[in-house]
Amino acid sequence: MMIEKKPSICGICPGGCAVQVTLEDGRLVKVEPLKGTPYANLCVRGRYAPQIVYSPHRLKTPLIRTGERGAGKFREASWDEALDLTAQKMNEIKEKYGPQALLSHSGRGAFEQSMVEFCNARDSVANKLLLPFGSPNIASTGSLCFVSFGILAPIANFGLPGACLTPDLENSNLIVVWGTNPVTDSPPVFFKRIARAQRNKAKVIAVDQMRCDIAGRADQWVGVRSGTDGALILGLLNVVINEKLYDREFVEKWTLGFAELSEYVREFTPEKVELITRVPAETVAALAREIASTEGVSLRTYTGLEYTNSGVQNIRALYILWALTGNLDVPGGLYLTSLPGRPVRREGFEAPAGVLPIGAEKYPLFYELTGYAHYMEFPRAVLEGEPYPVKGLLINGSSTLTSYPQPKIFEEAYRGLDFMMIIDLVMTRDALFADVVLPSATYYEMNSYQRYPDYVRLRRRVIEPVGQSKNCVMIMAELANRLGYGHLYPQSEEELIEKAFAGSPGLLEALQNSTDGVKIPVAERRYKKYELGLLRRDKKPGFPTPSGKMEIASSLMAKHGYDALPVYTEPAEGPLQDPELYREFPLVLNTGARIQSTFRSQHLNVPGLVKLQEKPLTLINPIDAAERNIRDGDRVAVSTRRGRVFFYANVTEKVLPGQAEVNMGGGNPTQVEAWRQANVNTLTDFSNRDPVSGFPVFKALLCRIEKA
Ligand SMILES: Nc1nc2c(c(=O)[nH]1)N[C@H]1C(S)=C(S)[C@@H](COP(=O)(O)OP(=O)(O)OC[C@H]3O[C@@H](n4cnc5c(=O)[nH]c(N)nc54)[C@H](O)[C@@H]3O)O[C@H]1N2
Ligand SMILES: Nc1nc2c(c(=O)[nH]1)N[C@H]1C(S)=C(S)[C@@H](COP(=O)(O)OP(=O)(O)OC[C@H]3O[C@@H](n4cnc5c(=O)[nH]c(N)nc54)[C@H](O)[C@@H]3O)O[C@H]1N2
Ligand code: SF4
Ligand SMILES: [Mo]
Repeated sequence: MMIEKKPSICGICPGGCAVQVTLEDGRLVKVEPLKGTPYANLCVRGRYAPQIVYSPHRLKTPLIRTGERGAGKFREASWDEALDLTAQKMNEIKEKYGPQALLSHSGRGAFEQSMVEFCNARDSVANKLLLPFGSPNIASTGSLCFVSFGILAPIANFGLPGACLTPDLENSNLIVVWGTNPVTDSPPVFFKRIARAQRNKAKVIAVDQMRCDIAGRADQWVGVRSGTDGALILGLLNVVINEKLYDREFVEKWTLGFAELSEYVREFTPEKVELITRVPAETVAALAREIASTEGVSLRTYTGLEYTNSGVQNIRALYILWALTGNLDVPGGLYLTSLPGRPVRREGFEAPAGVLPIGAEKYPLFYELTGYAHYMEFPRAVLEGEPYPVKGLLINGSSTLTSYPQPKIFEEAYRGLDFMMIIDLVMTRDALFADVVLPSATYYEMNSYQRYPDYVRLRRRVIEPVGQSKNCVMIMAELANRLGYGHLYPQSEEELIEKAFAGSPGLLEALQNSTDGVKIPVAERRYKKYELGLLRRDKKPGFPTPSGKMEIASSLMAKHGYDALPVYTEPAEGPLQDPELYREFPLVLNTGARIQSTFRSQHLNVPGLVKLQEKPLTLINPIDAAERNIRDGDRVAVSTRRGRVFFYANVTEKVLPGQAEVNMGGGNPTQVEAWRQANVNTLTDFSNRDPVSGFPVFKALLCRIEKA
């Protein structure tokens, strides 16, 4: 038997952790962290890579549907036949309804670096294949992830995307982790950095609806009712402004709308905030004073704030709090970089003129800042022809029927399509509705590269593609060839790598000669860049916003008819807003906090990982469990106004009394039985959304839990 060990990059998720792989006769058998390099992380999923890569559920050949949509009857086909059929159907739809009747959606399986650079539009994940075809309808999981926190809120405030706001953890005295659990980050670099800072005496405070992993390790956990962070933040601002703890010079010189904000936060006294958020008034006041008086306070936040009725506004308020307390772009604070360095190729991929993507009118700020179609509006386009009919759908690396709310609505739309194509590793529920299903290779099976903040590595193929599976960038290239614009894509992995580093030939040579990567220079650290003229293209001091100030009162928000101030909206389906419903559904429902063993719907059939948590759980406080006669491990029915799904109780003080946290990811046909039956999005609400981002309110609903 031939045994080889080589340095590599983990090929399971886009985290890009540096690993050492062991191969036996060319077969991947073991994956370990590659010691001595930065990013030598390994999560539990990475360790089970061999089981993921060689899973019996992997798609091995292209498939063409032979039965009813949804029935799962397919025949094997060659790549040529499947791709020819796809191009033919796309052209038929274009002829009959116009190119805008085709829409694409990509998700968490489409984040590999070369995919992002060569196939996506802007610095997010919507696939640009349809732009030269003539359709503006490119959508992605940006319709329910990241855009709120990473684009809308920070651009409205600072004119900068979220990628330009990074916590300066190494120099912080206080680290606030708000609505994110860096322990499950991919790669878990934030977690390692936070843990190191904590060992070096930084205090860590976690603000979270439950005592998640990072809250358990923090010096203080502030438990908040789901979806009410906006009120908590305005309460902190109330104390900071009342007690004059803010940075007066910054306010005078660099902000717009401070007076209106001061007026607005007056009603958010700590006592009132306690009633809304369930955070004690003393904690509200103490937290405000601590953030304002500590030198160097950094902030890490993410999805925990996105899924409520005023998600964008709450995130805006949080960033405003950081700026007003003197923690913006100072040592140990929230550090600003001028622009992120992820090159995205746009030449040849201009959006077609004269037709707006679906959702552009309903979510105008989302459209202005992303240019994307909004996938929450997809069912309406198919089923009602509003704003115009959509007849064809291409999905790459996404399991929409487990990730979007009320999947029945999306299923109905899928049944109404003329054509649907899917690229995935496995047979998802979405794929059951597709006409053509194409097998993707994993990142272990391709040549590419990986960029880190101060570091680049080549991704070298470790094993041959499983079955006939292919690198997704090459699938896009082959499809583009058939649509008449193949010249816009690299035609081989060699060409792809050459093109990626065309601007820096010396770097490519260094990469080719190195097994574990090449360091790249990082810009020198400069603080308070708004004073130095380092943030705006015209090099003037200030922020790249319309006013040049940090806009507390946002002109972008106002332009599209939203409140200019970061106003708080009570969860529409919540105990205060709907007391009658609350009597019937007396627990606040939160869904989808990450668990280590899965990545959204993925890996719920990988034996080693499933063993870590065999069943989908509902976390419930012992007080609520006792009232319902529920014991740890019991099968329970979780109901909302929309439906009922069975989970297993995890009775734990990690969740606050009156709240429940329910696992997300179940509902795909290849998953083990317990997970397959438990699609949490049957319980969430298609219509209840943040009006700015259009994101569904996944984390502030009401439910009832009973012993099954
Ligand atoms: N209730 C509730 N719903 C949620 C959330 C929540 O917290 N609560 N979270 C939301 C969030 S943040 C997100 S991002 C979405 C998740 O949105 P999705 O993108 O739908 O997430 P996944 O379930 O990870 O689906 C990714 C798919 O890509 C496939 N895949 C993996 N690697 C590759 C590859 O290399 N190529 C191709 N072609 N396919 C590949 C996987 O097999 C999988 O089917 O869900 C959202 N839904
Ligand atoms: N292992 C693993 N890693 C993943 C993923 C995965 O599925 N599995 N998914 C990937 C994806 S798609 C994304 S977008 C990122 C997301 O990365 P994160 O945003 O870090 O996601 P979570 O780990 O769920 O952390 C969100 C935290 O917010 C808390 N929270 C929920 N609602 C509220 C609220 O109303 N207020 C407050 N204050 N807190 C709240 C939750 O309890 C949870 O602890 O993770 C990525 N990494
Ligand atoms: S975080 Fe992603 S890249 Fe890193 S080891 Fe885990 S699966 Fe692999
Ligand atoms: Mo996400």
